[in-house]
Amino acid sequence: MSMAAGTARPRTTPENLSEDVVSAYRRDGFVHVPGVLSRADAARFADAALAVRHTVRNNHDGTIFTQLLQLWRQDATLRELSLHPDLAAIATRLAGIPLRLWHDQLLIKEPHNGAATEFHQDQPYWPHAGSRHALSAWVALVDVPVERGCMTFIPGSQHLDGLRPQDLSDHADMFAVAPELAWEHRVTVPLRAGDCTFHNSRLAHSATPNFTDDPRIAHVVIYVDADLTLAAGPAHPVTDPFGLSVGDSLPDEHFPRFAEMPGHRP
Ligand SMILES: O=C(O)CCC(=O)C(=O)O
Repeated sequence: MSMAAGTARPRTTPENLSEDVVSAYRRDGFVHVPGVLSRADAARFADAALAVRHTVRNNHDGTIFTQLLQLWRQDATLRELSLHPDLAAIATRLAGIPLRLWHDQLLIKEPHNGAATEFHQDQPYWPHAGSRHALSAWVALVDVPVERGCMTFIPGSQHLDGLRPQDLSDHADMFAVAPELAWEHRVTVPLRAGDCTFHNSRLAHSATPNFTDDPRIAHVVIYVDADLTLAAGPAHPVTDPFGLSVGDSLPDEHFPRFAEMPGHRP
């Protein structure tokens, strides 16, 4: 059954998020949450994304995606999205612990980019000590059918811990470190503008290439354990500017705690 563009779609709020959604997230490591934003708000944030894309430094080579980091510090409109109290409240309910922002990122797959984001976990990229739970909200700012670069997940793979970072440009790398995953079911989740998925930072996931004439615009908000401390690790663009040391907590002014934000309704 198809849903025509413009048809009113159900909205999900922290108030109407069902226990079934929370249970599904905890079992599978990801969940599809329809309508966290209205289509009008998604369009407003997409316009802001297209407006900043040439003014913020691209952190990736652009083949797989254009990656713009820390928009909440650089653009008033995208700050509203990254610090959105509803998104943070849903993330807190899914994780079951107090959270703070790790970073946001705008991920744009250019039209006809021809490159998938290959399977990987997120957690191994990050210098986090004793992280109890980290998760990402991947918010579609435009319609993202399979052909425009939507996400695919391997349900249950969030239980894999301690793996080395995987190369998201190499389709075989995730399966080199976790060969058993090659035979697991995969779930591909097309999203309408304003929908999002939440995924656990240890869940194996990928995204399809963009075969369409329009950019795929996704805004990703990454939440971490509010009590996180820093582990030794390679340089990281999110922590490097602040001169932090191993064992330090994340400073609230650069990594806001959501429980302390006005309007938060965990
Ligand atoms: O959007 C993509 O292409 C990949 C996103 C991703 O890997 C993530 O949000 O963790």
